[in-house]
Amino acid sequence: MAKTRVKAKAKAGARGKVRTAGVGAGVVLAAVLATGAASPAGPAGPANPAAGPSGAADGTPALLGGLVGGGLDGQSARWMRASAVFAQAEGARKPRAVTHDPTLVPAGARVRVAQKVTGQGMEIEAEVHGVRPGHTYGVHVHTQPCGAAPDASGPHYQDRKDPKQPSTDPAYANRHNEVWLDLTTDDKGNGRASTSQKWHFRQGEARSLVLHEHATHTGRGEAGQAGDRVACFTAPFISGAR
Ligand SMILES: [Cu+2]
Repeated sequence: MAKTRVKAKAKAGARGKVRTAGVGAGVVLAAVLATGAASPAGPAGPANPAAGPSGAADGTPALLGGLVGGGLDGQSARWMRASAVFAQAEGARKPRAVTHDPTLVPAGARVRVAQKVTGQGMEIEAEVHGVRPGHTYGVHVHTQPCGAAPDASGPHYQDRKDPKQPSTDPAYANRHNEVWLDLTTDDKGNGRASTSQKWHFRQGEARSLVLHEHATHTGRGEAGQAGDRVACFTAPFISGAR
Protein backbone atom coordinates (compact mmCIF):
# COMPACT_ATOMS: atom_id res chain seq x y z
CA MET A 1 0.00 0.00 0.00
CA ALA A 2 2.70 2.40 1.00
CA LYS A 3 4.54 1.40 -2.14
CA THR A 4 1.75 2.59 -4.39
CA ARG A 5 1.67 5.93 -2.68
CA VAL A 6 5.38 6.46 -3.14
CA LYS A 7 5.17 5.53 -6.79
CA ALA A 8 2.48 8.09 -7.38
CA LYS A 9 4.62 10.77 -5.79
CA ALA A 10 7.62 9.77 -7.85
CA LYS A 11 5.55 10.36 -10.94
CA ALA A 12 4.65 13.80 -9.75
CA GLY A 13 8.34 14.39 -9.24
CA ALA A 14 9.10 13.41 -12.79
CA ARG A 15 7.08 16.36 -13.97
CA GLY A 16 9.42 18.58 -12.05
CA LYS A 17 7.10 19.78 -9.34
CA VAL A 18 8.53 22.26 -6.89
CA ARG A 19 6.61 23.24 -3.85
CA THR A 20 7.23 25.23 -0.77
CA ALA A 21 4.80 24.95 2.04
CA GLY A 22 4.01 25.87 5.58
CA VAL A 23 4.21 23.40 8.40
CA GLY A 24 0.83 21.79 7.80
CA ALA A 25 1.84 20.53 4.41
CA GLY A 26 5.33 19.95 5.69
CA VAL A 27 4.16 17.01 7.71
CA VAL A 28 2.91 15.36 4.55
CA LEU A 29 6.01 16.28 2.55
CA ALA A 30 8.29 14.77 5.13
CA ALA A 31 6.28 11.58 5.20
CA VAL A 32 6.49 11.43 1.45
CA LEU A 33 10.23 11.89 1.37
CA ALA A 34 10.64 9.16 3.97
CA THR A 35 10.21 6.58 1.22
CA GLY A 36 8.81 3.35 2.50
CA ALA A 37 7.98 4.78 5.92
CA ALA A 38 4.59 4.27 7.46
CA SER A 39 1.70 6.29 6.05
CA PRO A 40 1.24 9.73 7.53
CA ALA A 41 -1.20 9.59 10.40
CA GLY A 42 -2.31 13.15 10.78
CA PRO A 43 -0.44 16.21 11.95
CA ALA A 44 0.66 14.63 15.20
CA GLY A 45 2.11 11.69 13.24
CA PRO A 46 3.53 8.86 15.33
CA ALA A 47 7.19 9.44 16.06
CA ASN A 48 8.38 6.00 15.21
CA PRO A 49 12.03 6.06 14.22
CA ALA A 50 12.37 2.38 15.07
CA ALA A 51 10.23 1.48 12.09
CA GLY A 52 12.90 2.89 9.82
CA PRO A 53 12.23 3.37 6.15
CA SER A 54 12.91 0.24 4.18
CA GLY A 55 13.84 2.39 1.21
CA ALA A 56 16.91 3.87 2.91
CA ALA A 57 19.97 2.51 1.21
CA ASP A 58 22.37 2.72 4.08
CA GLY A 59 20.14 2.71 7.13
CA THR A 60 20.19 6.50 7.34
CA PRO A 61 17.16 7.46 9.41
CA ALA A 62 14.51 9.60 7.77
CA LEU A 63 15.60 12.65 9.68
CA LEU A 64 13.03 15.07 8.40
CA GLY A 65 10.15 12.70 8.94
CA GLY A 66 11.33 11.91 12.43
CA LEU A 67 11.59 15.51 13.47
CA VAL A 68 8.23 16.46 12.14
CA GLY A 69 6.75 13.54 14.01
CA GLY A 70 8.10 15.15 17.16
CA GLY A 71 6.29 18.35 16.26
CA LEU A 72 8.23 20.48 18.71
CA ASP A 73 9.59 23.21 16.50
CA GLY A 74 6.97 23.13 13.80
CA GLN A 75 5.52 26.59 14.27
CA SER A 76 8.20 28.51 12.43
CA ALA A 77 9.40 25.84 10.00
CA ARG A 78 9.46 26.48 6.28
CA TRP A 79 9.94 23.77 3.67
CA MET A 80 11.28 23.25 0.19
CA ARG A 81 10.85 20.00 -1.65
CA ALA A 82 11.87 19.32 -5.23
CA SER A 83 12.52 16.40 -7.50
CA ALA A 84 13.59 15.75 -11.05
CA VAL A 85 14.70 13.12 -13.53
CA PHE A 86 18.26 13.23 -14.81
CA ALA A 87 18.81 13.77 -18.51
CA GLN A 88 21.77 14.56 -20.69
CA ALA A 89 22.31 18.12 -21.83
CA GLU A 90 22.00 18.23 -25.60
CA GLY A 91 22.59 21.40 -27.56
CA ALA A 92 20.61 24.26 -26.12
CA ARG A 93 18.50 21.89 -24.04
CA LYS A 94 19.53 22.23 -20.42
CA PRO A 95 17.59 19.90 -18.10
CA ARG A 96 16.98 20.88 -14.48
CA ALA A 97 18.80 17.67 -13.51
CA VAL A 98 21.67 16.93 -15.84
CA THR A 99 23.95 13.92 -15.94
CA HIS A 100 27.56 14.46 -16.97
CA ASP A 101 28.47 10.76 -16.66
CA PRO A 102 25.72 8.31 -17.68
CA THR A 103 27.77 5.35 -16.44
CA LEU A 104 27.40 6.63 -12.86
CA VAL A 105 24.11 8.53 -13.24
CA PRO A 106 22.07 7.21 -16.18
CA ALA A 107 19.42 9.31 -17.86
CA GLY A 108 16.10 8.46 -16.21
CA ALA A 109 17.59 8.22 -12.70
CA ARG A 110 15.76 10.39 -10.19
CA VAL A 111 16.76 12.84 -7.49
CA ARG A 112 14.78 14.41 -4.67
CA VAL A 113 15.70 16.98 -2.09
CA ALA A 114 13.89 18.36 0.94
CA GLN A 115 14.93 21.29 3.09
CA LYS A 116 13.48 22.39 6.42
CA VAL A 117 14.35 25.85 7.69
CA THR A 118 13.72 26.96 11.27
CA GLY A 119 14.98 29.77 13.46
CA GLN A 120 17.69 27.43 14.69
CA GLY A 121 19.07 26.47 11.28
CA MET A 122 18.15 23.99 8.60
CA GLU A 123 18.04 20.35 7.67
CA ILE A 124 18.48 18.96 4.20
CA GLU A 125 17.78 15.48 2.91
CA ALA A 126 18.73 14.15 -0.51
CA GLU A 127 17.65 10.95 -2.21
CA VAL A 128 18.59 9.31 -5.49
CA HIS A 129 16.97 6.42 -7.33
CA GLY A 130 18.27 4.34 -10.19
CA VAL A 131 21.92 5.35 -10.13
CA ARG A 132 24.82 2.86 -9.88
CA PRO A 133 24.24 0.19 -7.21
CA GLY A 134 26.72 -0.11 -4.35
CA HIS A 135 28.48 3.13 -5.18
CA THR A 136 29.47 6.01 -2.90
CA TYR A 137 28.86 9.48 -4.27
CA GLY A 138 30.17 12.72 -2.86
CA VAL A 139 27.19 15.09 -2.78
CA HIS A 140 27.27 18.82 -2.04
CA VAL A 141 25.29 22.02 -2.35
CA HIS A 142 26.93 24.28 -4.93
CA THR A 143 26.47 27.99 -5.62
CA GLN A 144 25.41 28.08 -9.27
CA PRO A 145 22.73 26.38 -11.35
CA CYS A 146 23.65 23.34 -13.40
CA GLY A 147 24.74 23.69 -16.98
CA ALA A 148 25.87 21.54 -19.86
CA ALA A 149 29.45 21.82 -18.56
CA PRO A 150 30.14 20.22 -15.17
CA ASP A 151 31.88 23.38 -13.94
CA ALA A 152 28.74 25.49 -14.43
CA SER A 153 27.56 24.67 -10.90
CA GLY A 154 30.37 26.76 -9.41
CA PRO A 155 32.10 26.19 -6.08
CA HIS A 156 30.60 24.71 -2.93
CA TYR A 157 28.31 26.85 -0.83
CA GLN A 158 30.21 27.91 2.30
CA ASP A 159 28.76 29.57 5.39
CA ARG A 160 32.08 31.27 6.07
CA LYS A 161 33.66 31.83 2.68
CA ASP A 162 37.25 30.76 2.27
CA PRO A 163 39.11 33.80 0.90
CA LYS A 164 41.20 31.34 -1.11
CA GLN A 165 39.25 29.61 -3.88
CA PRO A 166 39.06 26.83 -4.86
CA SER A 167 38.77 26.01 -1.20
CA THR A 168 40.64 22.91 -0.04
CA ASP A 169 41.42 24.11 3.49
CA PRO A 170 39.69 21.85 6.03
CA ALA A 171 39.02 24.95 8.16
CA TYR A 172 36.50 26.00 5.49
CA ALA A 173 35.92 22.90 3.38
CA ASN A 174 34.23 20.74 5.97
CA ARG A 175 30.79 19.28 6.62
CA HIS A 176 29.88 21.98 9.13
CA ASN A 177 30.72 24.94 6.91
CA GLU A 178 29.44 23.36 3.68
CA VAL A 179 26.52 21.06 2.97
CA TRP A 180 27.75 17.52 2.39
CA LEU A 181 25.30 14.73 1.62
CA ASP A 182 27.57 11.87 0.62
CA LEU A 183 25.59 8.69 0.11
CA THR A 184 26.11 5.04 -0.74
CA THR A 185 23.53 3.30 -2.87
CA ASP A 186 21.93 -0.07 -2.21
CA ASP A 187 21.81 -2.95 -4.69
CA LYS A 188 19.04 -1.19 -6.62
CA GLY A 189 20.95 2.06 -6.97
CA ASN A 190 18.91 3.95 -4.39
CA GLY A 191 20.45 6.06 -1.64
CA ARG A 192 19.70 8.80 0.83
CA ALA A 193 21.54 11.16 3.14
CA SER A 194 20.64 14.00 5.46
CA THR A 195 22.46 16.72 7.31
CA SER A 196 21.69 19.68 9.55
CA GLN A 197 23.29 23.08 10.00
CA LYS A 198 22.98 25.85 12.55
CA TRP A 199 22.99 28.48 9.80
CA HIS A 200 20.92 29.45 6.75
CA PHE A 201 21.75 29.92 3.09
CA ARG A 202 22.23 33.48 1.91
CA GLN A 203 19.53 34.42 -0.58
CA GLY A 204 20.27 33.18 -4.09
CA GLU A 205 23.67 31.67 -3.28
CA ALA A 206 22.73 28.00 -2.95
CA ARG A 207 21.56 26.89 -6.39
CA SER A 208 22.32 23.24 -7.01
CA LEU A 209 22.97 19.77 -5.65
CA VAL A 210 25.98 18.12 -7.27
CA LEU A 211 26.86 14.43 -7.31
CA HIS A 212 30.56 13.61 -7.56
CA GLU A 213 32.26 10.39 -8.56
CA HIS A 214 33.45 9.34 -5.09
CA ALA A 215 33.26 10.17 -1.37
CA THR A 216 34.38 13.60 -0.22
CA HIS A 217 37.98 14.03 0.94
CA THR A 218 38.67 15.76 4.25
CA GLY A 219 42.49 16.10 4.36
CA ARG A 220 44.49 19.30 3.99
CA GLY A 221 44.91 20.40 0.39
CA GLU A 222 42.11 18.12 -0.85
CA ALA A 223 39.24 18.79 1.57
CA GLY A 224 35.87 19.02 -0.13
CA GLN A 225 37.06 17.34 -3.31
CA ALA A 226 35.21 14.26 -4.47
CA GLY A 227 36.37 13.69 -8.01
CA ASP A 228 34.52 14.60 -11.18
CA ARG A 229 31.06 16.13 -11.13
CA VAL A 230 28.90 13.32 -12.50
CA ALA A 231 25.45 14.90 -12.19
CA CYS A 232 23.77 18.10 -11.06
CA PHE A 233 20.28 19.15 -9.95
CA THR A 234 19.25 22.81 -10.01
CA ALA A 235 17.33 22.96 -6.73
CA PRO A 236 15.37 25.91 -5.29
CA PHE A 237 16.98 26.01 -1.86
CA ILE A 238 15.48 28.59 0.47
CA SER A 239 17.36 31.11 2.57
CA GLY A 240 16.86 32.30 6.13
CA ALA A 241 15.11 35.44 4.88
CA ARG A 242 11.34 35.61 5.19
CU1 LIG B 1 30.80 19.39 -4.86
